Amino acid sequence: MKSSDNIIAIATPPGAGAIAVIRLSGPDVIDITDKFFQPAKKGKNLSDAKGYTLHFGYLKDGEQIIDEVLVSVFRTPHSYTGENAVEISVHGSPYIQQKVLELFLKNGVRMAKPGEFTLRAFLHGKMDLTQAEAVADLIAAENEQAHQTALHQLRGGFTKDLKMLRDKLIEFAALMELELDFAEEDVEFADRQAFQNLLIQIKEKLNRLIESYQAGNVIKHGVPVAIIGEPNTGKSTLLNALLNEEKAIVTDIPGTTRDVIEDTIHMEGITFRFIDTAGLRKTRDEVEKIGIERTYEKVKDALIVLWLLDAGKVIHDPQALRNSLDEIKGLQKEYPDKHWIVLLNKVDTLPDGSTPELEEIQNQIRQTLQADVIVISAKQGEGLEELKKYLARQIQTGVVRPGETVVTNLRHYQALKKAYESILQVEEGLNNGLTTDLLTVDIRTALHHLGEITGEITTDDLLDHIFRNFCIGK
Ligand SMILES: Nc1nc2c(ncn2[C@@H]2O[C@H](COP(=O)(O)OP(=O)(O)OP(=O)(O)O)[C@@H](O)[C@H]2O)c(=O)[nH]1
Ligand SMILES: [Mg+2]
Repeated sequence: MKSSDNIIAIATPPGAGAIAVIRLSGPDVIDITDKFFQPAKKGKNLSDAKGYTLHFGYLKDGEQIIDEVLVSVFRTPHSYTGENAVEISVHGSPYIQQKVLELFLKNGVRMAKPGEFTLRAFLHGKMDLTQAEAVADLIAAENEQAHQTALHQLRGGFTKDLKMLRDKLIEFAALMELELDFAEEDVEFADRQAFQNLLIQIKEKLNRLIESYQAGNVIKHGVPVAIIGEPNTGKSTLLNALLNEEKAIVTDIPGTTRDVIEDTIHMEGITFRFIDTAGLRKTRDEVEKIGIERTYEKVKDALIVLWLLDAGKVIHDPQALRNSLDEIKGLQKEYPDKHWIVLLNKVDTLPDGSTPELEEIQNQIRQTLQADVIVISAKQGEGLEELKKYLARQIQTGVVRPGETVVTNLRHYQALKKAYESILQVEEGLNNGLTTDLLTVDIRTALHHLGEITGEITTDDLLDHIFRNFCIGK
């Protein structure tokens, strides 16, 4: 990827639209565009145009007019990429877009690779690596929280602190290396106590970022909510009602759902991923057995578990209720970090006047499980609004903290973990009285991993990997 090439891409989504934007970047793109541009006002050449100016006219291939266009001119270094750049707004027919592309491709411009505009921005120091990655996240953001997180990162929220800590670590490394030059004189330039404090500070920072990864992932892909319960309790009915779509098959035959079905909905700025599962029971059916195994897998992945009970059934059968509660209790022990909510479904089937019994059951569940209970009718839609609000509140008040720095990117997560381990190594060396020369080697390793996060240390492979996942035109 030579950054002196002139590149082009359609920056708007494929297909027809009112307007399409074609983007060019590279040293010669203003002059090249000028060759095919006929300004509406004679004499206003693009080649003489200042940066940040807008030009109306015709784009022509020889004598043939391709379209009436608007051209924005950007001059290095004041552009997204830091290079000379042009954005041409054309009428959004795919035919015109194609024609314009062809015209430039014949004339010294090549197609941009995915993310190449942003790569150039990074190479020209317009942004650091996590900011470049935030651009990709911003484009992909599907909900308010993902959008906020990406925006925060784009404005440099993520790496500022890390950079500062890394700089301090560099100072210490330099002082220690200086000590090595004076090895015979046995001097200590680097204050070991202050150094230890810095290590603790870095560790805390890294740890917070590492822990935020789970939350970050949730923001990106939706809060996983597993719907669990015995067969026929109405899990699939609930999924359909929440999604407002007949996604899962509903019948009165127990064991209808055998595979995991999931989909996302957005509510109150949060994406939830609801997961309908096979009903839990002892079965000889091989397919159903596999489905049930998957159900347990899904409990593992979920942040919230909705446990459905058939209200009509448990109200008449205390033993069935106790069995269910025992089973839930067992799972709660196994997965203590999940948030459990019991849903008493099918209240519409209860005869009038069952309220006292229902309340008693609710109390019994609350006491046994320390879980919240919500009464619903998945079929009639009763209690569903309350359930949605309740779910949103759980997130807003606890699991995910918007605004704070959240790591959403697997690469950052891995680099942070490596950095954390290398800091531990330094700390251990310090405590065990490791010689200064060996200590500095460990510090260098830690600096390397920290630098990988902010992009101060990069390899071509890494850049290639990151920018490959972008869309073309960004
Ligand atoms: N009256 C009433 N019937 C319901 C309600 N929710 C579900 N049902 C009925 O209960 C039966 C089972 O519903 P499903 O949604 O298939 O139950 P499930 O839990 O997914 O069952 P499996 O997939 O077999 O584990 C169907 O006949 C539904 O119409 C409800 O709130 N009220
Ligand atoms: Mg089902």
